Amino acid sequence: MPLCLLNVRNDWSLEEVRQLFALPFMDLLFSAQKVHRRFQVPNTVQVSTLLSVKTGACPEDCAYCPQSVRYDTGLEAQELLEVREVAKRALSAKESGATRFCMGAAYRSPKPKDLAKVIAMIREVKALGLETCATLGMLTPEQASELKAAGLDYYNHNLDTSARYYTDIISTRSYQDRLDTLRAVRDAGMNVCCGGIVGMGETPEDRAELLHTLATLPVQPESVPINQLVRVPGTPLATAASLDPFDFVRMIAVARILMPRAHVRLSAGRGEMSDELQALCFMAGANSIFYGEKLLTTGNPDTAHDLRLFERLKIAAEPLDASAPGASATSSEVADRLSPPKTQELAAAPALT
Ligand code: SAM
Ligand code: DTB
Ligand code: SF4
Repeated sequence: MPLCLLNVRNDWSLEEVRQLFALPFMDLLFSAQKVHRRFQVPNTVQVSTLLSVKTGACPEDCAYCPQSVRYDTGLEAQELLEVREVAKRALSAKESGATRFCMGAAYRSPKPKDLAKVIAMIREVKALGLETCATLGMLTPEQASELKAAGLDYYNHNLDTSARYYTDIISTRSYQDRLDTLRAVRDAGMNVCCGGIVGMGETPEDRAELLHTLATLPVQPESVPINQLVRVPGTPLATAASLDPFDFVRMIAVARILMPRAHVRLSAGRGEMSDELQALCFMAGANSIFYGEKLLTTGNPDTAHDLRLFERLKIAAEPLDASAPGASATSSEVADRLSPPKTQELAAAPALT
């Protein structure tokens, strides 16, 4: 199938997406890497750090999630953190080299009192010169506008899987609810961070449908997290069959081809992946990671290991856009420390074609 490398298309047909998934592995990787080099800075990976600002006791029933009140996962619930504590953690993330700080809360949707406190957190994090991201569940258009006004750069809200398989995974809200929130986030002028989870027992067709839905949104998401299911004991998906790692890489590669301008994030699940598998994911077009020893409630590779991996692969941390409001020289310096090579040198690297 000819790939249009110049334009971002959002008129992909489901059949085209299926055909991409059906390509021989090496052909798919080669196409994805070509698109990657055309649209992205090669050898450069965006670095985000996650913090759970409100943990557990969530009323929703997402079958993958250790934070649902319905499953006994042994997780200790934690009320909304103090603003000062969040600012402290954001500063430490910045000093470790992250350029984006993502605050996650186990809400179905935020209550007004909680939103006011999260807004105070966003202002503090923004004042540090970090990009801000939050994931707080469903939002009304008014809430989305308040968050935008407070300086929220990205809102994460995942579709998680296909519309069809979604009802097997979550019963307490609908796919349309998710799409409505994404619309509110987009209309408020924020960047959309939206992706899904692989390894929940979905079929290849479900994966194709999820990516097709994302790629054919009126405006494609700026950030696409691809999570591998973390099988947490006590959740209904604790014993889900393990995924063929090549199928995870295929998911990244197809996401890269369909959404060439997006940052595709190699998200949850890295703790169970070898360095070689992660390198294949970067080859397939992943160019963002969560950095820091914890995701929300589960583990992530330790930072020393990630630094070493970046060094071994000669991957540079993506610097903050110098023209972005609130970006500071200090942040870029910190990002530089994460990995020695300079982005400009890497951008000039010969294309693979
Ligand atoms: N409560 C909010 C919501 O659901 O939108 C925000 C937090 S929720 C934990 C954010 C995302 O984390 C989910 O949409 C899901 O994609 C991901 N997630 C949660 N548990 C996971 C797991 N065990 N493995 C992989 N991803 C997971
Ligand atoms: C996303 O797509 N993955 C992150 C973030 N967005 C919020 C969350 C992963 C959570 C993994 C399970 C846990 O640590 O609780
Ligand atoms: Fe709650 Fe979000 Fe977990 Fe679902 S994914 S149970 S909404 S915290």
